[in-house]
Amino acid sequence: MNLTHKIIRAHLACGDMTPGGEIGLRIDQTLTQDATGTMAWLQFEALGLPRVKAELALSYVDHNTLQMNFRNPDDHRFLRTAAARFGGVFSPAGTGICHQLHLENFARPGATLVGSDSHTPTAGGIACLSMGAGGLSVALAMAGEPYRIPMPRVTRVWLEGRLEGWTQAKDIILELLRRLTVKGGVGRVFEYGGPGAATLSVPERATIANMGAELGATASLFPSDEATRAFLRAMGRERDWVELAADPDAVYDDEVRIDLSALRPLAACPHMPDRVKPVAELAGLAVDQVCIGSCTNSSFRDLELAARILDGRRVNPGTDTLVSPGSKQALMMLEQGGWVKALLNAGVRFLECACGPCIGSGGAPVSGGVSARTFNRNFEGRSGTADAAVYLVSPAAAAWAAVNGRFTDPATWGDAPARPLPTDVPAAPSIRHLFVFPPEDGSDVDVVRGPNIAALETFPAFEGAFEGRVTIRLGDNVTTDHIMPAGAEILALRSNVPAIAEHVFSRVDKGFVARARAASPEGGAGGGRGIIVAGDNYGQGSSREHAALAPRHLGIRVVLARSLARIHRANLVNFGILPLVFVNRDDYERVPEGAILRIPVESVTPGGIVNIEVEGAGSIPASNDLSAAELAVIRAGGLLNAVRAGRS
Ligand code: MIC
Ligand code: SF4
Repeated sequence: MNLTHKIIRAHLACGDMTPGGEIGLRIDQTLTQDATGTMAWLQFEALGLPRVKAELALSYVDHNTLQMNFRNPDDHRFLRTAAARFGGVFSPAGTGICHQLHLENFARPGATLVGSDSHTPTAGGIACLSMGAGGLSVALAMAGEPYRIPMPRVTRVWLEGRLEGWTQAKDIILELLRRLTVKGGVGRVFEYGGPGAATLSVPERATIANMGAELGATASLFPSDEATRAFLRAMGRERDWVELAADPDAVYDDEVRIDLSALRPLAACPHMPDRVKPVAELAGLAVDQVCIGSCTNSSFRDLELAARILDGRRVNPGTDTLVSPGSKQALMMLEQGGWVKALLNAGVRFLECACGPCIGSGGAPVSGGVSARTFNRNFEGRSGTADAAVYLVSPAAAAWAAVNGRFTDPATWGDAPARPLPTDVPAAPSIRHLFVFPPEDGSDVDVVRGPNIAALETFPAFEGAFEGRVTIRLGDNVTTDHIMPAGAEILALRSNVPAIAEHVFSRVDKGFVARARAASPEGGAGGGRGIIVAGDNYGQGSSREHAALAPRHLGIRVVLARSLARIHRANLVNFGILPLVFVNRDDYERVPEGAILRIPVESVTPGGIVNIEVEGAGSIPASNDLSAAELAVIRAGGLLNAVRAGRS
């Protein structure tokens, strides 16, 4: 067996392990973050259970920590009190980024983890089978329900050789993105192995597992070996270590091989993580801003390497250079080594240990600016500046861009760090006391809500024949950032669906909301008549369920696409939106915006084909990959309705 199958088998609650078939997994740990967490905890509350049933439920505050008015702090207070009431562990704003903190403090080899953030698979770096999901799916996992996914195929990524010169772990995952694209991982787990994998430390593995999300993968997994043990020892929890590996004769669905010694520093160019080029080809391009941090590259070693480069140098005065450590632990380790002073002396700006510029929560680049970031996503407009050009690079490439004020050929960067790099990290100061553990009995804790926290909406069942209008027609690889933009102002509305719905598609089509309202004057609660038509990989990127829930609030009931990203597809189901797929790819051309479609919803069967009548243009076949349980959820008007009906 491969390692993925071993962990799945040990957690299998239902289904059989045939690729594509639905399985249910017992979930050991859950995590939420503030931007998706308010909905997730409201939904958990709506399930009516007194306490979470998962072994560990973390509630992190890391995305929107700016607190520009009452909205964020109110959300944070809600999350703190809800965690105490229902048995979650609360991580206050500024403690660090959920994935970095989870890796350092809670993730364990062989466990399962579901988190309401698409980069939850970061914990795959420590051999934890971890997956991103919408908030409602996580609420169900907190309630002890199995997490349902299509059984993934398993791709073996065989790493040979070792990283040389200035090449870093980031370049390994950028190379995979270059080869496989942002949809190359849909329905797959990437399981890493080989002599090259053994040379990587846990934080380096975590960088790779983190950006498996950009491939669209369900999860990424490294073995648990001596490097894992060394990392856990440094974090003061060697007791969590177990050795885990694939059997020597393990079988995989397919394989990718990478010779690490042949890699060179790479950059993902605007505006997609798979537009990858060698950094050398960008030489000469002026860089206005450098950001070092995010859940991809904010570990102690990442920041230390940047600090070593910047030590004794001055960042280019025209290059605004921001550092956001992944956790207070990483920051304290930097401080112990004297690296905070080195960075400050170089002219770096220190930000809070949080997501910050990665989600457009501060740190927007100048107009038309070039920003070199150690982050994982460079979607158009995500930085907060509509016409900025964001390049995704390693910490080394970012630090050199800060020094030089432009990209330069790595051949000119001088002596690279001595290899091999250590696979362990220095002993870290414990920050365990900063997490707020819940009382044994939280039943008398008052869950405090501010005025921005709106009540959950109830949607009607979806039955009978449906006639609706194509409200928008989109191309390929539309991200959830296109559907439901983030940034400090809009993020502040995450607990208020009617308010945030005003921003759906606002960065790509300012007329969408008005058209959706015209198609469904009664809105989502009254049913709705809106349809979204899209190309391939619709809804890639984040796990934010608002990208399904807010369109549903506006009356969207069907998405008809060439293909869909995994988490967004699950979120559509959770909120009762029917995801259909063109049987003939060319039929996409036959459904223009404004078209009226008639869909016999009562005839939809799991995996079956229905004929959609396009008014004035004949009929087109559409299929689906829904399980019977998912179809029942859609017919019930969403997962909350279905669960409530099942319990009554
Ligand atoms: C992201 O990186 O896009 C986010 C912000 O972390 C999202 C979650 C969210 O939108 O709240 C994600 O990756 O799931
Ligand atoms: Fe935060 Fe960015 Fe990571 Fe999302 S990708 S969790 S916004 S640091």
